[in-house]
Amino acid sequence: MNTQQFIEIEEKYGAHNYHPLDVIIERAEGVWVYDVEGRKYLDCLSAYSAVNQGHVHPRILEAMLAQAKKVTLTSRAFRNDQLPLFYKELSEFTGYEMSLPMNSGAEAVESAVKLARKWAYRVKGVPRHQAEIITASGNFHGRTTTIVSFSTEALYRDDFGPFTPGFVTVPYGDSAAIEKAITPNTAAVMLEPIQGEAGVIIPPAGYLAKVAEICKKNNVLFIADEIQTGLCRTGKIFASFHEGVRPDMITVGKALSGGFYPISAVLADAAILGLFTPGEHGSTFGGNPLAAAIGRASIAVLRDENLAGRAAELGAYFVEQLSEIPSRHVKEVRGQGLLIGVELHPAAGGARRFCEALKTRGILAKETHDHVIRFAPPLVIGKDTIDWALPAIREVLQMA
Ligand code: IF1
Repeated sequence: MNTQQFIEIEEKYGAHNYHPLDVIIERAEGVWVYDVEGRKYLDCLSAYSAVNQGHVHPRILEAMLAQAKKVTLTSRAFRNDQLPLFYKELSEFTGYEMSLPMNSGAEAVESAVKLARKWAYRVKGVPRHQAEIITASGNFHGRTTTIVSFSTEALYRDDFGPFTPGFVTVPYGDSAAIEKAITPNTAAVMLEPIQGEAGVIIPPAGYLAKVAEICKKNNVLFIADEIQTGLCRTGKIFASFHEGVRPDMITVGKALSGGFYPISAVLADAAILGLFTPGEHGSTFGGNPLAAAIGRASIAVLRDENLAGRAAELGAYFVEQLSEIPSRHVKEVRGQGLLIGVELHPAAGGARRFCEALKTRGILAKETHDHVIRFAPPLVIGKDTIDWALPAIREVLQMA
């Protein structure tokens, strides 16, 4: 079957909640993906940072296949021999005492919201069902009904109310607004260290450190959603660490499996994560032995291949090279590590046509919020591959 035939079937039988580029990928390896027409592309999206380790990383693949032959799912009604080691290795890698395993990123965020509320009632002493969580405008934390309740994007929420109460919105990047929004009932402030979906929005220097300080002073938890920014993408294990911030809770997902499987988690120390008691929270698949084995290998690759260091070094190079491309369309190039956004002027006619043009030159990138092209290749990319891509990117940024 060819590309058009696959597209026709997909459009007929599938829900239309996406507008993908018309490329049908059938296999991938490292930074490269291959379509059904035999064409090869550089992946500059990395499944929104889920394949930081590169596509089909052999070490993770091996762990997955070996575990799949042994036992895949026990439920949490029984214990398994992979989950304890996943907990321990995740703790050693991230520096958090405990974790709570879930599947999708949205579930990790939901779990963090529940935990913050429980902490507010049981530790802080907030009157029951009065807890507030402060979030930022332009946020993206997932798609569940509670999470879209605090989205500020009309498309994500307008048709999906009624909404979950208990959320307060402040402008992103403004720490004074957070301080003003805090009340005696505030349980937590939850932020993305860089807003990915909003267009790779990097907050002003010192913002995260200031927010963490404000939270501490006011006995409010600081939750960092590092589902996209975490696990080495920005050049450190967590983007929060760039400002020396150690959030009270971190949500992770995506690259926790290297793209093999939906695995997410909430990270925190025992004083917070220890608050959950049996029966209050759970998931059929969360913490299953297949996921745990894959997660263990994914963490090992991040660590052993120094992917944080690579992201820092190659990200700086990529941003520098992109910034030097003369183009009347480009308003700004910004990035941290290998999470890079090229913002175009409104007159450029939208980022989509640039992504289409990149595709014809063998580069897959995805526009975000109309005017931003996101470049976020797997962290195993080499300098030679960036150098291969730059002339094509230059050509596209210089088109009429
Ligand atoms: C889609 C965006 C990226 C996330 C943060 C939680 C989640 C995400 C910071 C939820 C998910 C995704 C979901 C994906 C597109 C993608 C995305 F463009 F929408 F914003 F990455 F930039 N927190 N981000 O970025 O995780 O439940 O999806 O596992 O198609 O919706 P999930």
